[in-house]
Amino acid sequence: MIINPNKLSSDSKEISNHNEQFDHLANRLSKQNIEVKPLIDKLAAFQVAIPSWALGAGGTRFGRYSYFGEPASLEHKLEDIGVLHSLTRTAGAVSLHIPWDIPKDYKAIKELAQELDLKFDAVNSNTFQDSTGAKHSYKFGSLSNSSADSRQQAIAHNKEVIQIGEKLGSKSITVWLADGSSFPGQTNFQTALSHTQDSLKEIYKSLAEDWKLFIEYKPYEPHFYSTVIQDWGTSFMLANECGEKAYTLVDLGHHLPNTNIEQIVSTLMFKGKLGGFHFNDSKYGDDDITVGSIKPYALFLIFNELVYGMANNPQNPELSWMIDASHNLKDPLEDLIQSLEAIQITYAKALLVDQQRLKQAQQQHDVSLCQEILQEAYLTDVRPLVKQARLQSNAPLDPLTTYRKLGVREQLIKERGKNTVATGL
Ligand code: LRH
Ligand code: MN
Repeated sequence: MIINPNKLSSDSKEISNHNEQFDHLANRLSKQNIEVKPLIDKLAAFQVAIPSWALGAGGTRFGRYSYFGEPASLEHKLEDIGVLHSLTRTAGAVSLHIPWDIPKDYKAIKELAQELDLKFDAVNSNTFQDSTGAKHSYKFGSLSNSSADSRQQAIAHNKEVIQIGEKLGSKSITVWLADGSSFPGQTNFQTALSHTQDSLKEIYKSLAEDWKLFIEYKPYEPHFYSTVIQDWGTSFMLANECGEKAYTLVDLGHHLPNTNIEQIVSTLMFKGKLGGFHFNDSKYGDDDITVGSIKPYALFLIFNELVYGMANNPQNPELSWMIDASHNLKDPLEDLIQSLEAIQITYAKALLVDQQRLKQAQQQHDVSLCQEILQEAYLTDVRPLVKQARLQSNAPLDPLTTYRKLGVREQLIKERGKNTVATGL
C-alpha cells in the first residue's frame, strides 16, 4: 500500500488552529531570544531508521497475537515504512536484519526504497539464532564460542552482512551478541572476551573506508548469568581495540534499573565513540515498548546530553538514529508513529534548553537554577513546533489520526489477508 500524497493534507480548520498555537509559542520563545526557524529545520531534518523486524506483531514465550495485514515480504516492509514516512516525514530510513530480510532482487528493492524516499541505515547481523542448514550452532556462543568453527562461521556471517549492506548503499553494521552464560562456572570470562575481541577485529578488517561498526551491549537475556558484551564499558573497550571506525551503540532498553544513561551518552560523545541509538522504552527489562511511554523525562535528559554533545564534540561522528521495538499489543504502525512523535517532541524540548545559562548556573553551583533551566524546557508544550516541521515537510499535522482516517490497517488486511506473518521478533 502506498498512500496518495493528496490524501495527506490537513484541513483548513486544523491548520488555522495549529497556526494560532504555533504563533503563540513562537512569540513566547522569541521573547526568550530563541530563534524558532533553525529549530524547525533541525526537527524536519531529523530522520529515524525503522527496524525491519518490528513491522509485525511481536510476542513473548507466553504467546503472540497477530495483527493481521502483516508484511509478508521485504517489499511489504518497505511499503509499510513508506506509509510511516508519508505520515511523519521523519522515518526516511530502514535498518535491515539478516537473514530475516535478505533481498531477493537488489535492483528492485533499491528502486522501491528510492520511490519511497527511504535510505538503508545500519544492517544487523544475527548470530543469536541457528539458521536452517547451519553447520555449527550458536547455542554456546558465536564470536566468543570456545569452538573455532562456530566463531569462524559467525565471522563469515558478519562479513556477508557487510556485503549485503554494501549492495544496498548502507554504511554501517550493528553487531549485537547474545553470547554469555546462564550459570556460574559455565564459561571462562577472559577466554570468551578474548575470542570476541579477536573475532570483531577480523570483521573490522572487512569494513570499507567510509563504513562504521556499531557494537551493541546488553546486560542480560537470553542468558541470565553473564553476557560477554554486557555494558557500555566493554563495548567501548572493544570499539577502541578494533579502531577508529568502530563505535558503541546505545539501546535504551539494555541497562540495569536506574542506570544513568545520559551520563553514558555524554562520556561516549566526549570520547568520540558514540555511534548510534536504538530507541525504545522499558519499565523492567528489555521491554522494547513505545519510546517515551514510561520514562519521558529520562529520554529528555539523554537528548539534552545529545544536543550538548552535537554542539561541543566535533570528535564524535554524526549519529545513527534507529528505533528498536516489539509490538505485543498495539498496531505496529501506530506504535511506531507514537515512538517517532515522542522522539521528535523530546528532541524539540532538548533544543529549548538554554545551554549557556545552564553552564553559568553550573559554574556558580546554583543547583536550583540548573533544575529550573532544564525543566523550563521540559515543561514547554513543543507539539506546535513538531507540527510546524511536519507542515514544512508536507506531512499531515496529526499522523496517527490520519492513519486511522485513511483506514490503512483495514486496507492492508484487504490486500494481504489475515494470515501473513512478518519475519522478525
Ligand atoms: C537485542 C536487540 C538487538 C537486535 C535485536 C532484534 O535485544 O536489541 O538490537 O538485534 O534486539
Ligand atoms: Mn537493539
